[in-house]
Amino acid sequence: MKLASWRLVRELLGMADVALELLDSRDPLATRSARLESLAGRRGVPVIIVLNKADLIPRSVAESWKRYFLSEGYRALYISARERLGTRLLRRAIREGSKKCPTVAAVFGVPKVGKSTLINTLKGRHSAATSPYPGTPGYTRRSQLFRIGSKLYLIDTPGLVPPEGGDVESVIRSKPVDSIRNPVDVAIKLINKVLRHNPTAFLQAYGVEGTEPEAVLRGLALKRGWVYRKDGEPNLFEASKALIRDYLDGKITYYTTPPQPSRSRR
Ligand SMILES: Nc1nc2c(ncn2[C@@H]2O[C@H](COP(=O)(O)OP(=O)(O)OP(=O)(O)O)[C@@H](O)[C@H]2O)c(=O)[nH]1
Ligand SMILES: [Mg+2]
Repeated sequence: MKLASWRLVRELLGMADVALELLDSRDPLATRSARLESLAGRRGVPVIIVLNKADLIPRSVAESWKRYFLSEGYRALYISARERLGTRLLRRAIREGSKKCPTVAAVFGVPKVGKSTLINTLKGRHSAATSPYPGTPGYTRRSQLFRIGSKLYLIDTPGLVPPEGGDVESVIRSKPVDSIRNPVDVAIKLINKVLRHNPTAFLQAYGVEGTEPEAVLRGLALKRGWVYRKDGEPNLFEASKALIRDYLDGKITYYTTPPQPSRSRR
């Protein structure tokens, strides 16, 4: 699976008047790239923080994340590329954030935050390929320039190397789900992460009770009928892969909230 090289990021920053950093609203910090922000900063390219998939979280939480990034000194806003929410504000933020007209804005972000979906939404038709899971047909392999209108061009980019933090997000976004070597371990980490933020997430998603990751996986496997023929034991391997896909798909409800606003960049 191809990800953006940092060399490509540097090249694109050389062409762009403004950089959009798309984050997943459910966990902005785990999908953020400090390296991108610092490269852009060094090249004097303004970064706009775009909290995408805001349809998956309460509006009040989206507002608090926006305030968090504003307090760090960034232009920031939340949108839903899929539901076409916030796109007018985004156009305005791009206009205000760039000194040039027409503006070239590069759309960056770790895999599956919705970069290509955003381009299609702004363009008004399906021009950039999209895909629900990392590495599946339709994921972005190379950068491409799209004309959105006479005053705006957007560059779609391959997913950035997943975040530096080593969060479980970096595993599930950097390879196709089927090639994750230890999906059960990864799913257990994901379940623990989700449960920290929403203790009833798996009751809501699957009707499965339990706060132990293994119990969640067993419950899911049994509900779906994924059992080994020889002994009737639940197939945790299949359940884990399904759970990782459902997580990427936004079918498991959870969200994080910002830490105390940082004043460090002011
Ligand atoms: N709920 C929700 N899903 C979204 C939104 N935007 C994109 N998606 C979904 O997220 C998945 C990934 O979208 P893409 O546009 O392919 O993401 P990408 O960032 O271009 O991914 P790569 O090219 O692999 O880096 C797709 O299933 C989209 O339908 C959104 O605003 N809300
Ligand atoms: Mg893409």
